[in-house]
Amino acid sequence: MVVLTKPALKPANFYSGIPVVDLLEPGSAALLVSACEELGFFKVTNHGVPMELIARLEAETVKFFSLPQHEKELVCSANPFGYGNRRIGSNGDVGWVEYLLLEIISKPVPHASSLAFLREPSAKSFCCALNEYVMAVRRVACKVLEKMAEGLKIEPRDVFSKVVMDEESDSVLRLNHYPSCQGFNGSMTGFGEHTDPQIISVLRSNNTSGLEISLKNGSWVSVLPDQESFFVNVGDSLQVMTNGRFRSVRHRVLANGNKSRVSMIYFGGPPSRERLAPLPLLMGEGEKSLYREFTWCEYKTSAYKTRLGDDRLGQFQR
Ligand code: GA4
Repeated sequence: MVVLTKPALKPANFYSGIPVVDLLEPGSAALLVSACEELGFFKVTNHGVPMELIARLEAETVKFFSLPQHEKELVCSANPFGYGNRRIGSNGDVGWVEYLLLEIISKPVPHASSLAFLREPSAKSFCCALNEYVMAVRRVACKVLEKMAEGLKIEPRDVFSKVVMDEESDSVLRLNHYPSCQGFNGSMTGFGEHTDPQIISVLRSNNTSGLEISLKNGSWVSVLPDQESFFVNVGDSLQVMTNGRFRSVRHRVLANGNKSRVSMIYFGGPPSRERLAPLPLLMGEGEKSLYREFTWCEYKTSAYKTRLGDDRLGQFQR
């Protein structure tokens, strides 16, 4: 399966306009709001997740993807959860990527769905790293969402975070491995352009370039990797809750010619029954709601029928 795309931007063309939000900096809430309005994307530092934990999960992930193909395929194939290779979703999208997509179960404590398929002793250390990571990254998502409310000057401060922290929140962890595409003429699409459906996505990758985001003017720019920080995307659900004030950013990944890329992404989503609509608190006088109310379940059902690059919010627009 060949997934060719136009030549990538030269690595030197990293975009210098990505806002850096220091979570320990008291004045960072306003910066975070402008980042969500302008790009729908920013970098988070001083996030409080120990590097040791991040490195441990990365090592377990690399170990998993290094298993022989037939062993990886013993894991149920992604539909949507499980191990996937090249195929993304079920409507014909492909990418130069293999991945594990894991459902996050909240009770008794937040953890990624069982990796019972792995043989001991790897299963245990992988599961421990996954579960500790899920708890830590969920806290980062929660802090960021609270800062968003603070920056928007709305109360209660947990107006966004409570949706993601809900016991029934529909959240997902994705571990991606983009093999290097050395030897291919041109660059390969690792993961085609799309927006994320959820509220917030918190991404961490190894030190390999490839992630690109689309600016308001439609141009694509490369993100300089930073393995010690997290990158945050606004998702479609947050764009709806803010009546389009925050931008759900289109992004994509190009496979790297020299190095393989490993990323781990937490997608914080609402509970199935959650009704999504612009928050009245955020609507200015006379401002019209851009979206009709819908449930996350309704949105997800329709999202899974779409192709990756489709505009999934169009049908909910007024
Ligand atoms: C994009 C964001 C997340 O990776 C994801 C993806 C999901 C999948 O891989 O199963 C989807 C895609 C994502 C949006 C449209 C549908 C569903 C593939 C696809 C074509 C896990 C998610 O939640 O939505």
